[in-house]
Amino acid sequence: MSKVQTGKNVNLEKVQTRIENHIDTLSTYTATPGRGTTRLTYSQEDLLARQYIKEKMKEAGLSVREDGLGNIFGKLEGSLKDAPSVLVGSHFDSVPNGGAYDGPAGVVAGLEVAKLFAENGLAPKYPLEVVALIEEEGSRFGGGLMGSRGMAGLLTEEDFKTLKDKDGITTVEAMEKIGLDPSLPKARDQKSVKAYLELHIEQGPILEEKNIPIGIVEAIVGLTQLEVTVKGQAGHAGTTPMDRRSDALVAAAGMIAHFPGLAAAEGDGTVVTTGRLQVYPNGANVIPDQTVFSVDIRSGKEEHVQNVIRRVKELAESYHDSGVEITIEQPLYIQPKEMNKEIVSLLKEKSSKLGYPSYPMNSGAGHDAMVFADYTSTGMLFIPSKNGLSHCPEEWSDSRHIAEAVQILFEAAAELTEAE
Ligand code: HGY
Ligand code: MN
Ligand code: MN
Repeated sequence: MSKVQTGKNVNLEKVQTRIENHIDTLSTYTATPGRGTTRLTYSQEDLLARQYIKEKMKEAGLSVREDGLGNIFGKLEGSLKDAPSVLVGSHFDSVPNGGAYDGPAGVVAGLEVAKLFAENGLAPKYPLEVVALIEEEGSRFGGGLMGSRGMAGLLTEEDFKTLKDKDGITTVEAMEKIGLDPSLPKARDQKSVKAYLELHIEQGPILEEKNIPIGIVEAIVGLTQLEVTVKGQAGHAGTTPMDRRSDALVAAAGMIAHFPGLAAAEGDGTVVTTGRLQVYPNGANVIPDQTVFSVDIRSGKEEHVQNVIRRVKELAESYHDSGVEITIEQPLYIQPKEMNKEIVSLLKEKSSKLGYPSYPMNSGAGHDAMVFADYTSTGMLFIPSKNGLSHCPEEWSDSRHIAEAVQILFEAAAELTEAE
């Protein structure tokens, strides 16, 4: 039993066991069992995870609702009438063949913070809300950070309704298929939220290398996603001379081959990635007539992101006379974001009061917290990722570190909700 100086009882071993059960159960809700977590938004796997999360919210004594995007909220009412809530949570969708901790570690932490409120009989003045957000990765509908952007009013109803997955299924059709109601409100009044706290795995090697269990995020890099479409001319692979081709894949490959050089030219940790490439008609003996590929650009400095976007557009221009037509969409653009300074110092103070070493750091990954940074007082905790791996089946973090982060979030949420 670890007696927290502030007089709240937290049995870390018990919390850790519950965390392991949550993570293990959620990790079974995958479309690729044995090959990592694939839980796309509004899929059957989403539905199973959603049902589990809502059940655990109810067990923790929370009142549960879902908004017009499918974000899940578990609320512990406060004694102050119409007071803004302190939100604790993360996302519960995944990348294809991803890991079990990216997102769920933060949702599970929220569930455990609420459980500790219940076990300690804490009555908050400001409500506590556990939140499980949808489509942070953008793996099904593109862009990403959809649950938080929708809540913050950055996604119009029209934009939402036009989003389709690779099979042409719309968000509305997919939501209704799993019993969600897209007509419910999506944007949430900023005045109804006092703070947002998120635990996330670091997804990099720093904390593990420094052997420090807790990272306190000070800023999140800016990130942009481009979608490039190259239109050429399909043709016979055997009878079409090389000098009479408009090969959409050769043009795409030519552009992509330049991207590492663009990142290096900017420096300052700028990174450029093409993670998704679709080839049409994708026949071995057919010259591709269309390719669509993603360009993920990140940097701590916005000017580098802007420079890379400009260089990608110039590269596309350079193919102007080569018989292909190249168009570029920008489904997501977010500037680098600072976390709220009071929240950062609160998390630092609670970590040291509990005796957990912590390390101030920036995030190279994007998170819902970067959307909420402009919407409410926002802070993030990181825990180490084994071998710095993430977005792959090997992703793993220590449930003990999650439990320790839960204890910090519990203390911070108790203070922010003025619970007694
Ligand atoms: O891509 C990211 O940084 C996050 O995992 N969505
Ligand atoms: Mn991720
Ligand atoms: Mn994530």
